[in-house]
Parts: sequence; C-alpha cells; structure tokens
Amino acid sequence: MGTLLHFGLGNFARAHLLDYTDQAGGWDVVGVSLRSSSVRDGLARQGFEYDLCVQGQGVRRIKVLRDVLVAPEDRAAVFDVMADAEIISATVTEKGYHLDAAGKLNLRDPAIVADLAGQGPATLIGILAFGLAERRKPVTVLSCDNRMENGKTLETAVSDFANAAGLDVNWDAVRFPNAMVDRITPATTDAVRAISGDPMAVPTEAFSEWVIEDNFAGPHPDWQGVQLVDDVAPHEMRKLRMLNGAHSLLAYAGLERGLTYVHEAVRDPVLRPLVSGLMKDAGATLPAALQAQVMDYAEALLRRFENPELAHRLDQIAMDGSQKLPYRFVPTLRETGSQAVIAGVRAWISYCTSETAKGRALNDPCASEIDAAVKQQDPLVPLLRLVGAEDLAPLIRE
Ligand code: CS2
Repeated sequence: MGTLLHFGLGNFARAHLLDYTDQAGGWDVVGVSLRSSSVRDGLARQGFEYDLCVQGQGVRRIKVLRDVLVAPEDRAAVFDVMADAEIISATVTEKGYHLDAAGKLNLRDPAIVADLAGQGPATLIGILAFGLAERRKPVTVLSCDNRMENGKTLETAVSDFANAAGLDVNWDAVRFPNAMVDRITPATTDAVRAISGDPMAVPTEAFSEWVIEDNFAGPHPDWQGVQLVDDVAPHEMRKLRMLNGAHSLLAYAGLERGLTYVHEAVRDPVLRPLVSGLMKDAGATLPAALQAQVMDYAEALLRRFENPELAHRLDQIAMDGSQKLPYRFVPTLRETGSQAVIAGVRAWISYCTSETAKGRALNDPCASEIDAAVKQQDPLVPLLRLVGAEDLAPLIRE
C-alpha cells in the first residue's frame, strides 16, 4: 500500500490517472483542488466516489479517492500528506505551470510572485517547492499534463522557484519522469449527469494510453496497460503534434464555420482534408522509428474524433491556445511549412480577433496580451510572439 497525492481533479485526471490507479488497487489517493471547492464538495457528498461513464463499456464506479483537500485553505493537511506520499502527481493543465513563451517559470507571474512573498503557497509550483524542501526521503513527482517533457518542465519550474525562494531541496531524492497521457474526456454535461444519476459523473472514451519514463524514486501502483519506457519523447511528439494539433485545428476552424463538436468538424467537407493533411505533415516530423505507424495512428485518431457519443465541444479545446499551440502547431509548421497548420494558425488568429470584437474575454492566461495584440494595426507578429513563432510570420501573413 502506498499513498499518491494528486493535484488537479478535473475530468481528465478522474478519467485517466484515477481510473488506472483504482484498477491497480493497493494504493490510497488523496486529491487536491487548487482553485475551487466545488469538486471537493461534490465528491464529499458521495464518499469521494464517482461514476466513470466509459463510452461503449458502461459505467465504472471509481472508489480510489480517500480524501479531497482544497489548497490553500487545507494547506497544512496538504503538506502533511506530501511529507510521506511515495508519489505526487498533477494534472493542472498547461496554465498551471505559470511558464513564459520560452517554457520557463515566469517569476513575474502574479501568482508566483504571491507564493514567493512567503504568505503560504497556492500554486502547484510553490506548494511542491516548499513541500519538497521539508522532506528528505525519495519521492516521484509525476506530471500528467499535456505538454512536451512535462516532467522535465515541472522539475525546472520547481527548481527555479526553490532557488528564487532560497529553499533547500534534496534533489537527489526526487524524480520527475516525463509521461505521455491520452484519453479524450469532455466536460460533463447535464445529459451525462441525468443518464448516470451521479452529479459528479465523468464521460470518457474507451481508448486510453499512458507512456511513462521508467524513472521512479520508489514504488508505484501496478498500473495495467501502462508502458514504462526509457524515452517518452517520440510518444509525446506523436500525440501532441498529431492528435492535439488536429484537435486545435478543428477547434478554431470548426468554430469559424459555426460548428460545435469535434465529430461535426472532422466530418466537415472542408476541414476533413485539412485535418488529414495536418496529421500527415505532423507525422513527417516524427522519428524514423515511428514513420511506419503514422498512417494507422492517423486513421485511429479520425475514428476517435468521429465518435458522436462523446459530444466533445470545440470551445473546450479552444481554451488556452497560447499555452497549447507552441508544441501542437509550431514544430510541424517550423519543420514542414504545413499548409494545414498555417490554416490552423490563421483560424486561431481569427478566433482571437472575433472573440475580442464580440467583447468576450478569452479563456487564456494570455488573454490581456491577446486583447492588446488584436487591437494593433498589425496583430500578426505580437500574436505569434505569444506562441514562440514570431519568425514564422512570413508563412502566416496572407
Ligand atoms: C484537447 C485535449 O482540450 C484539449 O485541448 O485537445 O484535452 C485532448 O482531448 C486530450 O489530450 C486527449 O488525450
């Protein structure tokens, strides 16, 4: 029996890591919500259990959660669990790392500045740095977020924070494995709640994949079906550039064409060839060892996207574009000049411009910078600078 402390209890965590860990058995999970108490309150009313509604496979009752804490109000309890947990994991989405366009911790980010002020941390980065400084025994910190080198990125961010805060961490005892995570998990709709009868139900697809760098400081659950590998990068590149790149193209271009769901956009006669082209171009950037599987992987993605049962909303995917596009679009664009990715970038720019024109606040940590950029005479370069691609403006300019 071990203890896993997990930060971020959004639908993806509850459909992915918690499902794998529930099925593995033998481990306790304590969850931590970083922002609101709604998930804790909802789960507490039902013994921290919930229905996982797996499309085509029925409902699985997930019972692995022992408790849910809310930071910062339960900060002391979080540090108590962190002192002994064998694994600390996180799904806080890309914006939860508080990084700049270069992928480094933004020490001027107001939330990071507040944590450095020493009144008690509220961000994942600050909580990890202060918590790790209080322990000396081995621990694995496992990022389950959707970005390249998620473990290395988290390690660097926590290290930069610890240095800025003057914290002494026993880094020899801490491992930050990289991991590729994959399971399409839409937001829960009223229809899902009504069908399952569980207000905390989570809808997801049958497909699930988890590839983790075999770099643990100690024991881990016997997760069934997980691949432990020496190098996760090829798996991350394939998933982020082909699946997530296609998702972002469908999101912005689909919304522009008045569509609502992924399954509609992927069948749209204009978008279908574009998304197939993006997958092909992204596939061309992958290591030689993966080239033979590109076509089959792309076909499998299209089947998954066509699934109407998931009702996966395009506006859900459209969120946080400034955090997602640097590794979903930019590597393929930089390496291939992909016309499909150019269309995707242009659709993102149109999305930013039209949402701002409608007076709608963008759901993006760079919303204020985007708002300022689209109001400039020439917004192209300032927008591309937000995703680290300002040098590619000549490709995008119409
Ligand atoms: C989606 C991802 O919302 C989004 O940005 O592209 O959440 C996607 O559903 C997952 O990465 C699939 O594994």
